[in-house]
Amino acid sequence: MAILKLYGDSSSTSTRRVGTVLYEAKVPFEFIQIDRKKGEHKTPEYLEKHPFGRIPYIDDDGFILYETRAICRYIAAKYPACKLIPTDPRKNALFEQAASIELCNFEPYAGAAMFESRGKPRKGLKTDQAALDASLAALDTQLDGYDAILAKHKYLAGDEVTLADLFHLPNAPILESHAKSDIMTRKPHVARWYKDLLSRPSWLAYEDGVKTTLEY
Ligand SMILES: N[C@@H](CCC(=O)N[C@@H](CS)C(=O)NCC(=O)O)C(=O)O
Repeated sequence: MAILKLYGDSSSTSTRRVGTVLYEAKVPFEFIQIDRKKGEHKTPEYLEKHPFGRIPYIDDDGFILYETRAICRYIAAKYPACKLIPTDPRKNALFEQAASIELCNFEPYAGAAMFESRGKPRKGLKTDQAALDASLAALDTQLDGYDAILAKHKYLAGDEVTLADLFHLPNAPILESHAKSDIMTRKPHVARWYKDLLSRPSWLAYEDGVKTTLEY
């Protein structure tokens, strides 16, 4: 069976989300760098694999998959020993609830703040400070809900880490590094959870970028 291939940009947050989960599940993989400056993700060949021209996607022995959360779910399902998706119906429902929280209550606001503070400057555009502040204020309100959940258990879906927690990892640090916000460490339970996630070997492994990993 061919080794799994991850096509992405080693420094991109989306690619790191997948790299982190591959590492958690101890899946050997080859990393193939896509040069976005050269538009390699917009070529007809690339669009065959990923019709939206985004990174990353995986090729698992001919099985092509894009959208990072779907990729991570596939990896967790294929390698169940990683226990990143609970199988017990109630635990699984709590996992799905937590995964929806990330997608609906975190990503829209964090994504908007990232766009203002990192995306725009990278494109030579000026950050709209008012828009950035509004996104961070909205996210801060959402994080009150997180703090209430995390006061009751260690992770979002219970006392075991799941994909729902890991999904936050690549974007949250950008709020500090680029948006210059302490939003992730203001509330005690959010701060404890966030620091715990940041210390995971799977996250630290790709601090300098995602790379081919054949052994764990
Ligand atoms: N929802 C998508 C988002 C993927 C995404 O937006 N990737 C960014 C890089 S982090 C990208 O490809 N941007 C397009 C570009 O740079 O032209 C996923 O989770 O896979």
